[in-house]
Amino acid sequence: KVEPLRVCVTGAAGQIAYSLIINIANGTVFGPEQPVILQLLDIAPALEAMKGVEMELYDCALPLLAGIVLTTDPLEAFRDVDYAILLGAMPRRAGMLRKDLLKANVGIFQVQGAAIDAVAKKTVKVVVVGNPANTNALVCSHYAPSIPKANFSALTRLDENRAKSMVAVRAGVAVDQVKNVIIWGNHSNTQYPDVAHAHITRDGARVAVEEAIKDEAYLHGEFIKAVALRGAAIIAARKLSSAMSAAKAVVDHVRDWHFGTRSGEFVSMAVVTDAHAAAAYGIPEDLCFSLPLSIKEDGHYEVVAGLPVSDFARGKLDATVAELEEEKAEAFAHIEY
Ligand code: NAX
Repeated sequence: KVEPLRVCVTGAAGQIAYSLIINIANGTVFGPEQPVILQLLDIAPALEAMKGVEMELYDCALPLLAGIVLTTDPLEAFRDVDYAILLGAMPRRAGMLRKDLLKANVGIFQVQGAAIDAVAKKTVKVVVVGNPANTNALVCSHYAPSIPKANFSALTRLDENRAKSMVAVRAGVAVDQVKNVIIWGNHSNTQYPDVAHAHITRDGARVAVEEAIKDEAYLHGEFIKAVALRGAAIIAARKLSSAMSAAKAVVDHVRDWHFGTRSGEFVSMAVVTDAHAAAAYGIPEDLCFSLPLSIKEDGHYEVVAGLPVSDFARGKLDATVAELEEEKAEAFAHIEY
């Protein structure tokens, strides 16, 4: 008998959760043999909506769903969890300054980090999606000192998937034939979607993306911009932020973290930089920075080191480092660090 995994999803009454939770409960994320207990957290005003989600989960008649916990208390939500997927965050309201948004989110991720520290499994893996995702993940990790820093991540897989899909369209191949596109840095406009180490497979042959799409002006210009601004384009069209694609990206992120990546392939996650990452790419330690990772079957990952960094890439990396350092300084300005 396989023990159920306990998976917490915060912001469980929200839009991303609505697309995500079904995929956790039906085996898409953890496989068809793995039962799960869903521990759903939202704030009091969203409790009724969350109850509706719970009703629908029952109505899905899911054989792998071994239990549902519905709560507004982080200490209940994170109890004994193996995975914590943090979607809930303070949204940006009209007229709100970035500083105020950061401050409100620091409050949320301080409380949730402390609760994870107190009651989650010490092996818990945490994925922060709520924006500003990188800095929220850093704050969360800071307040959960008993959990290894390597167990905290922020989602940049949506950016990776967007980039891969744009490459696939441009190169005229299926999206699964595009490998090793990297997202560096912050999940924001300063992110660097990088195809310099990526390849496609066409008619059985491996071709560098820069060979397949021989258009440096595009790859260094419009492409990077289109990936970074894709979220804004979706809001403009849908009047709502991306949810289906965000949920799919969380599925990919967590599944790869759980099962590992294939040999020779890497994926991007924002993780807390240590000395190794710092040395590999000249990135300061202790930032939550999106990097290429290869992940082992046991969930331990390694930063893919030794990729050459061009002058163009260096400029991009430095810009996103600068933004993350600024966010970190603002986030921690009013607390002891
Ligand atoms: P919604 O506004 O639909 O849902 C958010 C939910 O979180 C709401 O039900 C709200 O009540 C809840 N919430 C707020 N504060 C909470 C707290 N302290 N504890 C628990 N729950 C809380 O947003 P949705 O579209 O689902 O997006 C969720 C987050 O993902 C947003 O912050 C959004 O900016 C971020 N995104 C991040 C992406 C990424 O790639 N990293 C892409 C998609 C998305 O934009």
